[in-house]
Formats: sequence, C-alpha cells, structure tokens
Amino acid sequence: MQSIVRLADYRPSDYLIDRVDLDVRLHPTETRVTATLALRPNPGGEPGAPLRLDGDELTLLAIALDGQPTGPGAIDVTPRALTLHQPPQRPFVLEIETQVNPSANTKLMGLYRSNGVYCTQCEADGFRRITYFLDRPDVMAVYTTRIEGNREAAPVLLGNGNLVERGEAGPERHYAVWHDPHPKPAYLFALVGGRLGRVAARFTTMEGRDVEIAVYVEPGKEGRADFALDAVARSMAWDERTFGRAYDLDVFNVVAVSDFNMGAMENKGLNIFNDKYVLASPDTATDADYANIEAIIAHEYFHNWSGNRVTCRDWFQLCLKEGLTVFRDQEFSSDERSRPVHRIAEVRTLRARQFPEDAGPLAHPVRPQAYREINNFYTATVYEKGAEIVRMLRTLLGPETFRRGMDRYFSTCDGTAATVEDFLAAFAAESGRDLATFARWYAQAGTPTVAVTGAHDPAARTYSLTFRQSLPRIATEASAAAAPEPLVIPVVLGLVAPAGGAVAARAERVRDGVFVLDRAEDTLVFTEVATAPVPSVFRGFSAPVKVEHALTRDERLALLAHDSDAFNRWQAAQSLAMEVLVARARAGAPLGPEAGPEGAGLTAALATFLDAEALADPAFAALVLTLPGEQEVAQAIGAEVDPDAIWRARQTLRVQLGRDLGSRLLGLRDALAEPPGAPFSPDAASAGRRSLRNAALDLVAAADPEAGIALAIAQLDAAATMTDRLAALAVVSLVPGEAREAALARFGEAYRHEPLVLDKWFALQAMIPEAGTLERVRGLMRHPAFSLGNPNRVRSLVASFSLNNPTQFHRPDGAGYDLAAEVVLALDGKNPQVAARLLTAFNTWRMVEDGRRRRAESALRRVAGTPGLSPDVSDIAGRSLA
Ligand code: 0A1
Ligand code: ZN
Repeated sequence: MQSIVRLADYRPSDYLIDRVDLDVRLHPTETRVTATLALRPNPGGEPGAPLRLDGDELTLLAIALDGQPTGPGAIDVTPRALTLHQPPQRPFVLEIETQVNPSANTKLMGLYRSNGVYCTQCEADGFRRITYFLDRPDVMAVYTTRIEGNREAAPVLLGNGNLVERGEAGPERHYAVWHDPHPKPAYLFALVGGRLGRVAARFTTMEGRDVEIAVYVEPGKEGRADFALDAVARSMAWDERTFGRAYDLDVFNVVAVSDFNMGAMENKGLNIFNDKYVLASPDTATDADYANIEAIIAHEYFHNWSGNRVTCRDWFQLCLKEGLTVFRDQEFSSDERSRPVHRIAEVRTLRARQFPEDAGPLAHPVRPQAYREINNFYTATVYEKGAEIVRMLRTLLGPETFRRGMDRYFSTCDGTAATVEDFLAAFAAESGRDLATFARWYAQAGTPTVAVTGAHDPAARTYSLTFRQSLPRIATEASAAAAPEPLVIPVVLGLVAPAGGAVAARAERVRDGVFVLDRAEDTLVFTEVATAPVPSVFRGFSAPVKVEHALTRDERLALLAHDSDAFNRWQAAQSLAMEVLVARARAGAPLGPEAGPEGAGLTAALATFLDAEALADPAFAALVLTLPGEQEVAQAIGAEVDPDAIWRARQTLRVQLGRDLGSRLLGLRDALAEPPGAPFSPDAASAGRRSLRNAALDLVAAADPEAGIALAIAQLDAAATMTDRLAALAVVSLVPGEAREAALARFGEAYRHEPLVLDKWFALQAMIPEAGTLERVRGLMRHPAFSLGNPNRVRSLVASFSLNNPTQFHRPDGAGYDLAAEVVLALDGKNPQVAARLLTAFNTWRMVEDGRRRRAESALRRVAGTPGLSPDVSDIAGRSLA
C-alpha cells in the first residue's frame, strides 16, 4: 500500500529550481522532452543532501550535469526517481532527456492525446510524467517551452505565458516558443498541440494591458465557444471590480478537450477544460450547463490570483486555493445571476455532496493532516466546505475588513507558496482579531450540529435564544478521535412577527445581524419583545452546520410567508417537506396519496406562495417547489436507511403536490410559455422561467402520468432549447411503456453525433428508479458511443447510476453494488483517478439497512482484495472499510 504523507512531516526542499527550459518534440508514441534545469541548493534545506527528482513511467534517454555526462555511480535511475548522490553545493545545470508515449497515456495525467490533440494535466503530480523534476508546489521556476510538432497534425502549439517565437522546423514540422515570466510550480505547467478551431476577443485590463483572450475547440464547434469567451471577459472585469485583481499576461488561452479527469485546470495563461464546461449552444446545452460553464470559466480564471500568483506550499494546503477560489466563483455567479437563488443552489450541493462525505468513512478536515493519494482529496470538503469557511470569515469580519484582508493576503504572499496560516494572518492583521479559534474549522472533520431553542417571557418582554453546538468525534487514519473543540460559528439572525414584518428587538451581542457562537452553549437575550416572535436563524446559511430548531409547523409557515431572508423562506419549505418525508419513510411509506394528510399544510402554503409570488421570481419558486433529494432524506434518517421507503415517501409527496397544486401549476406553465420564435437567452431570468415551467410539468406528471406524458411529448417535439427538451424527456423517462422507449430511441438517434448530449441521455436512463435500470445500464455500456476510456461517458452512465439513483444502486439483491464494483475494477488499470471517484459511491454503505449493508460490504471487500490495485482505488477502498 502507498505510504502515508503527513502534514507534520513537511520539510522544505533541499534544492530549488529557478529556471526550466523545455524542448518538447511531439510525436504520437515517442515524444522527446529535453529539460534544462537551473538548480541550486536551498538555503533552508539540508546541505549536501542527495537530489531526488520525481518521475513516473519515464524512460531516460540522456543526462548531463553542467554540460558533462554524469560519472559512473553518480546517479540512480528508475521510472519513478532520478537520484543524484552528490550534487554540487552551488548553482548547477542538469540537462535531462526523456521519452514518453502520449497515445498510451490512459490515466490522462502528464502528456496525453484527446481526440488526436496533445494536451497535458499536471496537477497534482503529473509533471513527473513528462520529465524528472522536484514535483512539489513549493519549488517555483520560470519556464520557457519550445514545442515542436507536425504542421498538419498540430497547427496550433500553445504553452504557458506569452508567445515569443515561432517558425519552421524542417519540411513537415514547425515550432513555437512560449515564455512565462511568472515563477510557478510544475503543477501549473501546460502545453497543447493540435488541430483546433478558435474564437478570440480583446480585453484591456485596469492596468492598461491589452490582453488577447482565445478559446480553442474542436474545429467546427467554434460557434459553441462564444458563451465561454464572454464568460472569460466578464470574469476578468469582475475580479478587477470586486478584488482589484488584474490579469498579468498578454494572452489568456482556454482549450477544450473531450477526455479530462476533472472539470478544468488553471494552468498559467493556458487553462485546459473538459469540453463539457466550454461548449454551449441552445440546442445542445441546458441552462444548468450554461451556468456551470460560466462558473467554471470564472473559477479557473480566478485561480490566476488565488492559486497561481499565490500558490500552495504543499498539498495539505489545497483548500487555500480551492476553497478560496470556489468562494470567489460563487460570489461571481451571485453577482451575475440571482444571489438568493444561487445561494440555495450552493447549499443544495453542499448538503447533497459534502454533508454525506463528512458523515461517512471518507470524512476528513478541510485541511487534511495525512494522505496516501492526494488525487483523492479533490473533494467537496476541500472545495465546498473550504468556501464556506472563507464566507464565514467575511461574515465575522464584515465586507470591508474582509476585502482589506484579501488585499493584504494577495500582496504579502504574491509570488510565494503559502499556507492556511499565512491566509489567516492577513485577516488577523487587518482586523486586529485573534483567529486561532476560528482556525479549528480547518482542522476538525464532521458537520457540526447546532440545536436552537427559543423562549419568550411576556412579563420581562424578553426573548431568549439558546444555542448548543456539538461536533461528531471522528477518527481518521492520521489521528485518533480527539474530543472536538467548540467552533466559532457566525449566526446571522433576526426575529419575524408571526403575521409578518420584522420585530424591532435589540440584543447587545448582535452586530449587523450577526451573533457569534463560540462556546459549546450560549444564550442570547433580546429585549423589548412584547409578543412571541418567530426566530429566523442562520439566514443565508451563515455556517455549514445542521440546525436542529424545534419550530412548530405554524412558525415554519410564518417564515415561508414572511421572512425577509429568501434563503430561510426556502429553508422553511424544505423543513416542512423534510418532516413529512422523514416521518413517512420511517413508517415504511406505503405508496399513494392515501398515505396521510401531513402534507396538507405544506400544499396550502405553497398554493398561497405561488399565487402571490411565482411570476415575480420563477427561479426561486421552482426551488421552493423542489423537494429535498433522496440522499438528503437519507442523511436526516441517519441509520438503517431503506432507500425504497425514501423514494416512496418522496413520490407520494410529489403526487400530493401535483394533485393539490395541479391547476395552478398548469396555469403557471402557460403564463410562462415563451412566445414562438422568441430569441434564446441563457440569462438567469430566462432560465428561471424555464425552470419553473419544468418543475410544474414534473409535478403535474407525478400526479397524472397520462396527462403528464402527453404534455411532455408535446414539449419534446416543440422545444426550442435543450433545457426544455431534456426536462420533457426526464418526465417521459419516469413512465414505463412504449412511449418512453420510443422517445428515448428518437433522442438517442437525433444526437448520435453529439457525445455531450448523449451523456445527458445516458444519465437520464441511468437514473430511472426501476428494477430494469441495471440491465439498461449494462446494455448502454455496449452502446457504440460509450467508452470506459472517456471520463465523461463513465460519469454520465455509471456514476449517475451509482451516485444519483439510490433505489437501484442500493438494490436489495446487491446487484447495483456489484455493477459499480465491476466497473471500478475494469477501469482501475486504465484510469485510476476516475475509478477511485466512482468507488466513493459506497460512502453511505454503513447507513443502509442490514441486508444491503452486508452486500455493499462484500462488494467493497472484493474490490479491496483485488491484487494490483492502483494507490487511488486501494486508498478509497481501505478508508471506506476502516
Ligand atoms: N485545480 C483544478 C482541479 C483539478 C485537479 C486535478 C486535476 O487532475 C486531473 C485536474 C483538475 C480546479 O480546481 O479546477
Ligand atoms: Zn480550483
């Protein structure tokens, strides 16, 4: 098993590399790389230590030290390391020639080919698959890269930084030289060579720099790159406006490739993207795709400061760049779209992905203390919970001090490889506050629970709110379960009058609407409260906690109707629905609206809400109508979970909503219909109208499948956008029968040459909550468009089944687990990163009822016991079973 790396063992590198000159001669199977490295001993390192350069699957062709061949016994070389036993104790130059095979690189790390395009992925440790190197983020160098390739096969040659030279290299070949003046760690290195189409625009920075922005895509798809191009320009303008950060090179290139392990990568000046997050047209991309493209373009661009100019000292600090950059992209999307609607979307993702992670066997602190395989730590915890920590910091310090802290962080850490401590120090200095206790958020795993109780004293005219926080005790491989210490939790709150309006109460310890809970238990007293108010706590989801707040149904209805905080209005509806769902699921949930009247109060309140507000803010209304997901209900139940009972409970409530609200929903659908021929806009308002129409269709169809399917088929035929077409197909996919099969077949045929659209088609079918789905998925794995070699295909078909179809993944006979395990093992030899991520679907195995639990465990054990596993899969399997 891979050995463990601990934060506590961090030591500076014994050697540094100041300059890297690369000469890369691209060839499909025999690419040659000559690296000229200017090295020197690190004053902070151990004098005289051997120099050990990392490698991975490399073939060494030649090596010279200061221009001379190395003597016998001076170096040791394996595919994984090159060791120079007695390096000079002065600056010296190593010239290393290696050979790699990009066509055989199925791991998609290092230099590989995607649809014939040469591209690279170096984070976290891919550069060592290109040349021997000190592949760690605190070794930062200035790179000059000469890329040479076949003129026909690779007319476009791109590198980091600015283009400094290009020319011919013989009858069939040409070259380009790129120079990046900003010192960077190797994980930010990139190159691209291929036949690509291009769209471009210019942007003048606030510092007066004229920047050329270009987006490169598969030839013929240029028309689908305009939205991404525009998103780059908007991101640049926003980062100047909001954080005072300007771009710092003359070109900014984005390249879309179809084989990519993750979403995208922030390589300096040359972002490489999964094409799913670049290509968009109304006919092929949904509104959700447009929103994701905008957010991910922004995310990668924002890394230019939070990640590149200031990078991470070591991989334990991953949240330093990722949590901060997610926070920045969330703020961008909130400003560009609707803030409350975006906040709700953020919280839904956090609850659906991060909370379960934090409650399962893979739980880890936002800054882990140890890892075996760093690629398994690009998690919802590091990214999304990491972003929540930054947001809490802003809430605690206030926006102005926060902004000054950010400025100080960027200026003091510019050009360095920093730590979480450096980040917090900037805010401590600006605010004069001690943030040592706040820092516990980075160190303690698990989702805190805050129990809230309120009491009104009419005689004293006071209202008191008592908060009790508790954190689960979590043991990890790195550390035994220590007793968790209280966290600093910002509670944004207010009091609402039961019949509407704010309550003008005072509480000394509430500043700007924020109460800071920093002990295990605390009571806050409001004075001058004549009548009992309804407390609205954790407005805007001010901390990533589970709130236990014993409000009555009437109090929740009052919040839904009257709270000035949109998030808590939505939350009130969610809590009301959750109570019904949990109660019904716990009771075994027989199917059918006859299951009980518990939902009646909810539907009546929703009716009032829809009548008053749906047309004013359709996007928000659609979210209010969307019930908590199956996984979220499972989390609320916590143990001995029966996914079928949860599905039945949810289905029953959907039927009830569809029945009770049916005529209103149909009315809204008509009122929001787009006039024929209206021009398409992906903006938030248009997308919001589509989302409410489609939420309405979904509920109407739940209550009356026959009518629903007729409406959906009509929509499928008439739809002008992929959003409407896919929403209709989703409705059709839930009703077994010939109409469904015919509609699915027609869609599959219509888009057979559009892999990204087929991904939606794969995903939709993989999520059908029926016993036949397993065979359907197996069948689709034989579809000509499916390939285990392409991560998007695997994710859309197999990960959708394993992560987003709880009843079928958790089939009582264990066949869902077996399928996932089988694919993990089949994939592991090709692409361990994607295999390991798929295996995380087993994260909730301990929560399910006994029969399923035993079957899940045996599938996991089968994976864990397979000889020759990758470090990636063996790490996830081992921690899942621990
Ligand atoms: N830094 C990227 C995420 C990323 C991480 C690892 C990768 O290797 C396959 C690729 C991308 C981001 O946050 O967008
Ligand atoms: Zn990132």
